[in-house]
Amino acid sequence: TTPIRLRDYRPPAWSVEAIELEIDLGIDSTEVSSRLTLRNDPQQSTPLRLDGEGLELLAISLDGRKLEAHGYRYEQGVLEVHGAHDGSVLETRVRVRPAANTALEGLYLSGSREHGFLLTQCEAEGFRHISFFPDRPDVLARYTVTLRADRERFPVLLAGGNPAGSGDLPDGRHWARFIDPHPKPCYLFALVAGRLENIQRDYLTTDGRKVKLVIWSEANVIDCCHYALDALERSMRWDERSYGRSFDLDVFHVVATHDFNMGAMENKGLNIFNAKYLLADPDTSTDDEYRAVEAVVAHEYFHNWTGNRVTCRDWFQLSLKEGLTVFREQQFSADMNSASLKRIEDVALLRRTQFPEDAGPLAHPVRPAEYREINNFYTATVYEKGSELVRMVAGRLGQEGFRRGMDLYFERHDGQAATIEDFLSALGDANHIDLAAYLTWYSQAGTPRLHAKGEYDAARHEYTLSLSQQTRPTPGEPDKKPLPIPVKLSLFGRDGQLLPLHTDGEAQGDGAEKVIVLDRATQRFVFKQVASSPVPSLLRGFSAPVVLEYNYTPDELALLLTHDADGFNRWEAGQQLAMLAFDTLRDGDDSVACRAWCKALAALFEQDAMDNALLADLLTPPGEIEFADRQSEVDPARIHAQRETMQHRLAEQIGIDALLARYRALAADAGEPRLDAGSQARRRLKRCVLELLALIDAEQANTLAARQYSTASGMTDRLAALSVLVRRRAPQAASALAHFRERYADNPLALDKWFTVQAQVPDEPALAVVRKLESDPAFTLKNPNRARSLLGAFASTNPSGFHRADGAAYPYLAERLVQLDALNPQIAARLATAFNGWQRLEPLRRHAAQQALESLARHEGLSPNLSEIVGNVLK
Ligand code: HT7
Ligand code: ZN
Repeated sequence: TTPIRLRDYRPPAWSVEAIELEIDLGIDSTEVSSRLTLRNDPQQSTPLRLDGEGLELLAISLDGRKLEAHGYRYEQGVLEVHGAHDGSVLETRVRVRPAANTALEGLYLSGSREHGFLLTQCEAEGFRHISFFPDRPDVLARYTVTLRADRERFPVLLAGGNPAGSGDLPDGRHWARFIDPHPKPCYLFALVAGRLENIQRDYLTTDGRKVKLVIWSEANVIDCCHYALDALERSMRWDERSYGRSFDLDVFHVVATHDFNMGAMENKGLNIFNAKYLLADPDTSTDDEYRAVEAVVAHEYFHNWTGNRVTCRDWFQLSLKEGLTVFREQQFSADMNSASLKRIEDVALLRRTQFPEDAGPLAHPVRPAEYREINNFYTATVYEKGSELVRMVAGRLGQEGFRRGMDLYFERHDGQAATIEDFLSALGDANHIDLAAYLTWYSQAGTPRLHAKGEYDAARHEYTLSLSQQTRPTPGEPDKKPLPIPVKLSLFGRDGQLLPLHTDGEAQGDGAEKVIVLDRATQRFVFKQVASSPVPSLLRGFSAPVVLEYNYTPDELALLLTHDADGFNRWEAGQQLAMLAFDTLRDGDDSVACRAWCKALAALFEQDAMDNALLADLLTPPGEIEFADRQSEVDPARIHAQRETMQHRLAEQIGIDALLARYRALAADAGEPRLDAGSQARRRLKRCVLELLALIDAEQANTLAARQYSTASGMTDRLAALSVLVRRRAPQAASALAHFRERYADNPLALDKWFTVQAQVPDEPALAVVRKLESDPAFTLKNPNRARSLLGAFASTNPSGFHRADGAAYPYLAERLVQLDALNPQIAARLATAFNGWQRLEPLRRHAAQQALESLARHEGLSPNLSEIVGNVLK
């Protein structure tokens, strides 16, 4: 296939003013009648072409006249119609087959034939699997949707928009109509039909609109939807307060499904969620999952303005809505919970998922220049790095300036399909600043390295910071341009006190913290009246998505870890010190850096004033993927062992007695699991302490973990205990696993965790464990969550297990990918990204991975999705 290129963009020759859909729903066969009122751009004289994939065409007419065979042609996903003109009305009737749709794109069945329900997923190009349409985001139409179905089997009929009537039909059927007053692209169309329960609440917007908020799920889990409903209300209030944006329909539906390719979908007025991100209940959800539910509910809701009211001109602009919406969610979550913990979590995610993407053959810019399969571009780069770019610009403008810019963006582009240039222009124009330099961040792949060097002139009391930047080549981009890199910084005296900052140049800040912007290859910044040789705290709050290279001594990092007032940079100093410790750890021996890391953390462990959650984060060294990212030849087993050695040293430094005492103190707080920040923080630290204890006193830790497992009042403690037992291969693991399996036999989300916790057992045993679990009756490749819970957890989150020395996991995964691809290409392609980074593996593993990939690439009939990923990964 030839790629689609950004530079080839042309406005649509044909657009649709209004679409009327009449849909007769059935599980095996659904008939979709559509009536399109067409608009033609007089400048373009191309024939009318509409997208349609796998549609069985039953009838077609133009301007009221049935079309003969020569009047149209339907081939290879395109319906070409002759004789249409501006204002023409095209009517088509097609049949689609929901129950046979295993790709979960278009109209499909969730759950069983007997009890399941029908739903749609249209982003990015699913609508063409439902009806003929110009399936591109810059064609915005008004939707009138009428659904018809058997009342007994499909008592609930939903589509996006305001309700516009419903009633009975002969033969036990019924109908419901919805009109959406806001023109929208077809990727935001949605319907749901089946037996569903709901909880609801009235909401009054600040501009006086009464909105009904309704959450729908299957009956057995409807009680698990209350947390999401609260989160939705919090999100709505927050968007009103922070951005002045309120909801714009009379009803807002949210539906949970267990069969979903991604996390959730922001369909206008009818959000659809993977149940994993909607249902929350202390018995089955961990604290992390509660926070994820709140974050995803917010994210989808925020799309109503950033994505729906202002949508994307084309899919190259995907980050316009995704990066911006991730950023808005991050702001919201920071306001609702702890801001520094949220920042730590997000930066850790960026480093774990996006940095490896940027460093390997799948590297692509936040706004790619070309793609083959758009579904492969819902990546950490578009989402997470995209959010970092918005954060940099927002930081540059300041809170009020950013709000002014966003107001102008909405004012200019409401109801339009916009571009990233439009976004930057609005933000810049509102503040009389030219932000064009930031466009390079959108068009250039790769993580810049920011090299920093400080020099102190004791005679002049001057501190000179020399900064330089360099971005390594990425596939197809050998030469990189310098980028504007905002560096937020403070200086610390050797006694741990913040020093006031004095510069000549322009900088923002409050005296002790400033932002300097490196916008050339190299630049020097001079700070005056610096009383003594300082320790710089650089890139505070992670002010730019770069890798900082500064030759800190272990003592300097320990100083920042102990004294930095910026919670994020405090953690970051600990991470950098851990990296240094890792790099300098010798077999069987520790190093100055490792001792400094252990000592500083042990001292913080003793401090009463230390926040429990931050302490837990500080005690957690960078993950195996992050360590691997820094190495030119990767041996995942060695990384795993070495990281564990560091944790072992840390546990020894803190000491068994202190760990036990802390564990007991934290465990004393049993009873009903409470969700307040303090309770969550205690559980988080308790898990961490138990994991450290397990390294130096396995027997005692296993006994405590087994007791914690059986007495836990919520999933956070239960799963933490189970994980310790399984990972340490404790004798008590088998009975706990059997108990969990039985207790949650009917709960798919809990059962997913049972698969995952076992798929994450480190090292050689993992593959056999995974193979065995495949024969569990609850395992199926047909359900994305289940496939991810086992195969995804194994291949993407268990480096020492997946990259076993004999390379046996590579052909195993390749074989599963072929099977999965036949069912669901999107999921297969995503799981295949686990091979990213294979080129940097040590030679034996590298060779085995290459063989597996090459044989996969030779396999006949791979989907475009999977073959694109395999082809790119091999490059
Ligand atoms: N905007 C949504 C993207 C999405 C999606 C994309 C491809 C295939 C299936 C999908 N389901 C949802 C999710 C979001 O970012 O909010
Ligand atoms: Zn999104």
